[in-house]
Amino acid sequence: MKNVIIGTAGHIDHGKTTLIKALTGRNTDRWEEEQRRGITIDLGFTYFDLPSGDRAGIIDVPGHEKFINNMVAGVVGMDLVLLVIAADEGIMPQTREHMDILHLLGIEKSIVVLNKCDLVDEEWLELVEEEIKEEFEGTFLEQAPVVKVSAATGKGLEELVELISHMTSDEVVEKDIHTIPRLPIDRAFSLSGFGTVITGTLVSGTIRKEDMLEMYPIGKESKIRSIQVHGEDKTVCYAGQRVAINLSNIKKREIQRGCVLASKGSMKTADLLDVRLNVLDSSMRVLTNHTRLHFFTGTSEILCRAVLLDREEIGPGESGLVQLRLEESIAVRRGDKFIVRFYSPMETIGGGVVLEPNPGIKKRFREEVIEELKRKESGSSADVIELHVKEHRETMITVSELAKLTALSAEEVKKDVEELEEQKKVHLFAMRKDTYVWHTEAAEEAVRTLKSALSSYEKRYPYRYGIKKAEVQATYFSKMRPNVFDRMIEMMAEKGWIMRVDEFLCTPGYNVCKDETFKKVSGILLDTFEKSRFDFVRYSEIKCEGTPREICDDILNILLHEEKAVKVTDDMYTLTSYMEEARKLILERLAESPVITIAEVRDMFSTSRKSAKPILEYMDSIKVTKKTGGESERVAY
Ligand SMILES: Nc1nc2c(ncn2[C@@H]2O[C@H](COP(=O)(O)OP(=O)(O)O)[C@@H](O)[C@H]2O)c(=O)[nH]1
Ligand SMILES: [Mg+2]
Repeated sequence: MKNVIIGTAGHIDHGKTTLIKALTGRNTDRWEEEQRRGITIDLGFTYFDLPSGDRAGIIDVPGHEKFINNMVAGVVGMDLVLLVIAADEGIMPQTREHMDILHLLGIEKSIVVLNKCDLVDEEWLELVEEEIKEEFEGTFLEQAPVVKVSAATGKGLEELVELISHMTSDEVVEKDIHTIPRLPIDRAFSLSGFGTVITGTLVSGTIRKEDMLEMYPIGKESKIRSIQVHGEDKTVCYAGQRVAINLSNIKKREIQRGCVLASKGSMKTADLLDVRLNVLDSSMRVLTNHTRLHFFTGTSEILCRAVLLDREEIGPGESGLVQLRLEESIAVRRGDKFIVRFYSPMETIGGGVVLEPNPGIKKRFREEVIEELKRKESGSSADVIELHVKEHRETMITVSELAKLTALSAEEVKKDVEELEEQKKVHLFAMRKDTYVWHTEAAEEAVRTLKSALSSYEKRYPYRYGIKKAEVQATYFSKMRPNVFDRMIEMMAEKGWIMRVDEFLCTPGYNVCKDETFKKVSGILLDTFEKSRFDFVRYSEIKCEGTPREICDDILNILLHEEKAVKVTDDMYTLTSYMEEARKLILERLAESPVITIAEVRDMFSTSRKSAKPILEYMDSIKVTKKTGGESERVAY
């Protein structure tokens, strides 16, 4: 089944509401004032059963220029437009304005309904048809079929229904039900006993009753009590349907036309938008920098100022890159279409498409800014995602954050980042909860920085294994989360860009220096350790004439690392083999008697108490012995 929305457009009194009533039997003028004055003020909604059995949603819009904002809100989600022109009056100002709005919002599949044919004769009708043909030449309506009807007498309606059913089945392209759901709200009311009900056209995605939704831009979570499509209860609704949703935990007064219902956490609100703005050929005005405008998108209307990024001004028929500074925040998506009207007097001057829904503030006439926006304009979603990834070089960015920024589903973003990974444009780090994405250029730059830091460190400290990993993070990657940093280091080591030796990082192939100094100092140290046996010498008292202490420390560290020496306690070191020997002897002793004392150890190793105590403490630390309570006694661990 295809879900289609049919809408009306056209000048006031040309018979839109009458036509819908003639087609559906239902009156879309709901309000007392509308009925009394005989004009449509707000949007009217009903449905229409097509011969195929499918039920199309109908949106009837007002044609009065005073209610243009309602008309614009009603256009959202329309798949097929009935542009109604009364044969007795022909094309009128709002016929043209509605055409402009439909065109700017990209809603172009239309049928021209020449109504009130009962009021005119053949000759007049021909003249009007000629006028229409001329007027539509070169516009999106050039190829639109024209049907002559009378909503009052019913003449021609059969042919119109046939055309509608043909166009909805063969020409209307279905909306994407797989991306994130977005429902721009056109009505909100409260029903006693039910609470808050909102209605709108689901313009994309799918909403299920159990879904957790969020009301944008107010950021309030909302749960669903019930869903209705054309008056019937449903558990799920799809893009292209007119839906009414009964929400819990949200009050009617918190919501207004213009709010958007979408999945929780799926979008980001912004009060800046980067856009391509086209000024209508017919505009009487030139758009200058900082002009105050009414901005319409979806069902919302917000005041804003236009900062012209690449031009001094935008005249009729011209277009430019513009940053809109909004007076309220909004949640939109790249590719969303919009309309702008002058602040006063209100007249439509143009519209365009959102290029970046979450930009930073931009300055005018910056080449790199203009370049970036042009890439966002012509690029695929993967190109745009790549730009976002590039911007987050210091922290990396997660797939879910990218999804929010672009208002795409996580699946869509995943597909794009995997494609980027295949093209070697990004690196992916799959973590437990989310995947982090890093731009290849950022990685290359980080490797360059890191390598040069490492090699200068290696020159400066030739007897060290490298820079400590924790120090590298603190100095060069402080904005990265530690677990992400670890994964990144792992990747760099795997690729052979850097080397990791325990907790040290160094350049690939690097070895600690084993030159004459090393030989001399390590010789002295090992010799001293050997000679003193279990009567340990304090390291600080060992003399290495002519070698700075710092270097001796580093060389001692190498001996420890290579397990030639061990640290017994602060400032006491000895040969690894001695401590191994001590371990064996102590274990043997403990096998014979349950307790061993410091005094016994002192005698066993013919040493002093000063060294015996550290031996036992060392044995405690390697879990050979443990204290029983007394300071000088140990049992087996
Ligand atoms: N004679 C005639 N009158 C019509 C026809 N369609 C609408 N009307 C009348 O035109 C007036 C305006 O119609 P309405 O549907 O409210 O126009 P809307 O403003 O476009 O919605 C009403 O008085 C209708 O009865 C038609 O086909 N023939
Ligand atoms: Mg009407």
